[in-house]
Amino acid sequence: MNHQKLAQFDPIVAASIKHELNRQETGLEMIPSENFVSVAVLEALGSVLTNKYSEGYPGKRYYGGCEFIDEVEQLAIDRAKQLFGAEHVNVQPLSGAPANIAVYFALLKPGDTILGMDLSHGGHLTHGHPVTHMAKIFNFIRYKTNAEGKIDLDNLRAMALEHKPKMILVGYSAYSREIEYEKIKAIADEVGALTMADIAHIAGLIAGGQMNNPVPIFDVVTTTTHKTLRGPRGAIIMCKEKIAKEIDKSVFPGFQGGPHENNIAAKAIAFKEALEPAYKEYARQIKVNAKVLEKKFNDFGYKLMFGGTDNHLLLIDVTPKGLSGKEAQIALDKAGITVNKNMIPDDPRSPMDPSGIRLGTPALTTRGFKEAEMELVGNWINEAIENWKDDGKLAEIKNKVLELTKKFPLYPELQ
Ligand code: DSN
Repeated sequence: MNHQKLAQFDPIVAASIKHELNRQETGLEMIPSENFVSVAVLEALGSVLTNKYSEGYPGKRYYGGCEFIDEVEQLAIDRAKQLFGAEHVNVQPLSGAPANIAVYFALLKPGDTILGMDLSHGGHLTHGHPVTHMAKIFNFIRYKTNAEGKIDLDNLRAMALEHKPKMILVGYSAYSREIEYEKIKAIADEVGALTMADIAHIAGLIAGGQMNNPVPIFDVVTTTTHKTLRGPRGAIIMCKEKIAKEIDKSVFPGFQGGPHENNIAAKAIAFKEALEPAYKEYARQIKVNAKVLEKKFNDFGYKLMFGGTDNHLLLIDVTPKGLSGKEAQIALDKAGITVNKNMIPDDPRSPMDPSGIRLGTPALTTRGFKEAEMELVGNWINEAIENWKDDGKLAEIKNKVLELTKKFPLYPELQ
């Protein structure tokens, strides 16, 4: 076996990791789906659990030597149940897309109709966008937000009555408002549809008691674990006991092979963190920080999609300022602020060069940023957008960003 440390054995990879650590330490991470995990989570990810095969579920494995793996996986399940009030949890999905696919195949037949949100209105690729394989297998019908940028429940009901979907799907990657799960469940019941929520973006806000929780209401809820929830890359599926067998069989052996138990241990740790009182405060501050940005961008005269935010993210049309989302993203990168270009509802531009930028507060809030820092960040984003062609100005902002990040060290243990 190679007993050399990484820096000794492979200085090239070691350098890339070091550079990425430095990028994270010295920039402002505002992609709303990103966050910074704790060192305890990092430790579990890099543990010997990665060596073990464990197809099956706790107590029912196809391999020997799973006694400690079983402990870890059961802990992750029990903590997730407690965190969300779930009847049943599968912690094995490798990420959000496989989790959603496993649910579709568990509960539906090829050709069945699913009513889900249009991607440009804040939905998600895995909710049946035509470029995905799932769109070839299931019949996805897409609802949109109304002129005020809200989900129009009357329209949703009318579409449900017309198309008679087998499943109604909510949960979004750019939609920034609260979701009325009871009302959507009532529409689903009227047409005999199953209800599925993909809470990947807002799981941490739900766990922290800051947003409505669909888990007690909906049949099945999926989430990634690495966004607001602040755990490792991966996903979980929560469901009612009555469909637990179908869900478990669909994840394994239906769709996946051996679970990644190092990730599952890291999920268990993230759930323990999320069960602590400090996490509630973290979730509250994420929303407060997003509201600071909402006010700033309104004051600066930007057009906020969906009329603003009830969660951690903002989708902003930057074209009235004379640039595209892509140009804004590039300018902000030069200023040390990472966001992502994003389509706005019915965007006349293309996905690679859309009209909007999407930004969020989970990672900066993990870093310790509060209202005062968010005020500065809002000012800098506006300055960068208004001076997007002026590299000197962008470099000046980057220096200010650097000075601020020094006051909020991220991983002193890794330096
Ligand atoms: N890629 C994630 C996001 O950024 O929203 C969703 O899968």
